[in-house]
Amino acid sequence: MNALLIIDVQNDFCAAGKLAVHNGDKVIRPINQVIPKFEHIIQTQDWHPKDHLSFASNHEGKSEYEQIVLPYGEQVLWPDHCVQGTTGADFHPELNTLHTQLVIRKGFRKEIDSYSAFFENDKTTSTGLHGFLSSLGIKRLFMCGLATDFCVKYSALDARKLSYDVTLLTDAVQAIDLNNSKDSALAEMKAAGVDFISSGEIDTALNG
Ligand code: VGL
Ligand code: ZN
Repeated sequence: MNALLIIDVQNDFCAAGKLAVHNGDKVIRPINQVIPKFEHIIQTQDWHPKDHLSFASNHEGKSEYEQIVLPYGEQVLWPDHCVQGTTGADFHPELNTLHTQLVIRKGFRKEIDSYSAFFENDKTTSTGLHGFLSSLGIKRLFMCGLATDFCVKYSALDARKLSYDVTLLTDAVQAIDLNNSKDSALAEMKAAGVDFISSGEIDTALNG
């Protein structure tokens, strides 16, 4: 069984958002085009409290995009984004969310960030997604959304570790690209056995 996993297509990662990903809005059209091909659609939603430790504003003397070390490892400090209950945290209004079966919220614990749809950044706290997918017999995931080099990458790598087949829709993702992180993300995903197709190849990928 296949599922489409749509990562963080939220206003704050799109044009004029607080952490706007360059060309972030461009993922919406290909995502909407593949949605009718799937029986199971799952979305993630970055969902931070105002005092979240991934926000530079909560660390005196630190700047946005600086890296710090936390008990669970390295953490990039971001502009405030996807604050719970704000418009910035809403899904982009042009994304078709009608057929979404499950929304996994992540990053809602003040003291831990969560890039991956499966595990928070301590690599042990589960979001519950693996249990959900397993109980439905879903073994193959098509991934799309924002951002290629953070939440998409971490989700794809965790999915491979959990032995899912993973296919990235290359025209339905966009990257933040800090210090060449886009190219290294694509290389890491490739090395982990992630397949890459464009959304136009979805029928062949699904029907062989
Ligand atoms: C993301 C940085 C911070 C993402 C979320 O969705 O890729 N990136 N929070
Ligand atoms: Zn975030």
